[in-house]
Amino acid sequence: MRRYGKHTDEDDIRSRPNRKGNRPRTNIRPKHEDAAEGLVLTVDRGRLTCLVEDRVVMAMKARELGRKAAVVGDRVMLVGDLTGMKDTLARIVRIQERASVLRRTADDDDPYERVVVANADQLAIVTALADPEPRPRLIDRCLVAAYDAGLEPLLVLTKSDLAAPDELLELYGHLDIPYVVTSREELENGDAADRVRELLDGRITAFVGHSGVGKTTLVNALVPQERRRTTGHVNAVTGRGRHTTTSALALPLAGDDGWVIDTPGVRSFGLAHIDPSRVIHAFPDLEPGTADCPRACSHDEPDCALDAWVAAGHADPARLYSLRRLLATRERTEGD
Ligand SMILES: Nc1nc2c(ncn2[C@@H]2O[C@H](COP(=O)(O)OP(=O)(O)OP(=O)(O)O)[C@@H](O)[C@H]2O)c(=O)[nH]1
Ligand SMILES: [Mg+2]
Ligand SMILES: [Zn+2]
Repeated sequence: MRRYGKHTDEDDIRSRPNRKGNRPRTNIRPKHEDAAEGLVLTVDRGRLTCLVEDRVVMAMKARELGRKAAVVGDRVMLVGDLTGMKDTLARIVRIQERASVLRRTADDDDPYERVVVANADQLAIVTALADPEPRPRLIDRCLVAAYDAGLEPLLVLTKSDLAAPDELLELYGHLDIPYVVTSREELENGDAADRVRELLDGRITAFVGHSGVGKTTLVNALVPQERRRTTGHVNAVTGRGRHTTTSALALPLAGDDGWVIDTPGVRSFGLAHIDPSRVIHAFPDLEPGTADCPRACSHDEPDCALDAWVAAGHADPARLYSLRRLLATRERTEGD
C-alpha cells in the first residue's frame, strides 16, 4: 500500500494545547507525529472501520475534525490505540487530500450532496439485463457523475441468462465505454469473475447501480472467500431488490493490489452538483470544438459551436448526439 509522507499544511488538525503551556518552543513536537495512515473500509453510524497496515482498526472522528466526514476510500491519519484489538477505538485526526470524489444528491433539486466514495478511479455501473429491468436513464446519470468526478466508467451488464444485451449495448456504443456482460452460469463457473477482474486490475473501482442488479454477488465472486457479504433476492411481485446492502464497503481484490467498493442500491442518482464543462473533458474529440461556443454554453442550444465542429468532420456526429443525451439527462425527471 502506498504510504504518504507527513503533512504540515494548515488543514492539519491541531492537538489539544499542552497542559504545561510554559514549555520552551523548541520542545513542541509536530502535531500528531506518531499518527499512522489508514484506509477507511466502511462507515457505520459514526464508527469507521479502517485498515492500518494489516490490522483492522475501529475508529471515531476526533472532535477537532469538526463537520468534515470521512467516507469509504478515504486515507486518514489515526492516533490512539491502533492495535485493532477487541473494544479498542482509535481517533481519526486528519483526512488526506482526495484524488477523486464521487458525489450524488438524492434528487436534482436536493442541495445536500453526499460523497459516496473517495479516491476511486473507476466507476462500475452495474445494470441487470432483466429482473430488475434496465433503466438507461440511471446509467446515463451514473455516466455523467463518473465524468464529472473524473472516474473512468465501466458498464457491467448482469443476468444475461435472462435477457440479451444487444439493445443496451447499441445505446452506449458511441460512448466507447468498456463493458462486460455476465450471466448466472458464468458466475458459477468463475468466468464472470475472471473477465471482470481483468478490468479492475490495480484500480479502485466503485460498484453502483439499482438494488438487486447483482453488485454484491459480483463483488463476492472477486474477493477472497472470507470477505464475502450477504446478497439478496429480487421480489417476484414488485421486481425490486430488497436493498440487502446497507453500507458501502471496500474490499481488496484477491491476488493483486486493486480494490472494489460495494455500495447500497440506489433508486436515483441526483446530479444537482454537476458542471457540464467537466463532463466534456471526457469527450476529447469534441472538447476543442467548444472553443467557439458562447459563454456558459449548454452545448445544446442553437449557437453551440459543436454542430459546426462535427459538420466539418472533426468528430463523429453520433458522439455529439450521445454527449447531448447525457447532458440532457439532468433536465429530465427520473424514472421515465
Ligand atoms: N439470474 C441471475 N441472477 C443473478 C445474477 N447475478 C445476481 N443475481 C441474483 O440477483 C439477486 C440480487 O443480487 P445482489 O448481489 O444482492 O444485488 P445488489 O445489486 O447487491 O443489491 P443491493 O445490495 O440491494 O443494492 C440475487 O438473488 C442474485 O443471486 C445473474 O447473473 N443472473
Ligand atoms: Mg448488494
Ligand atoms: Zn456549446
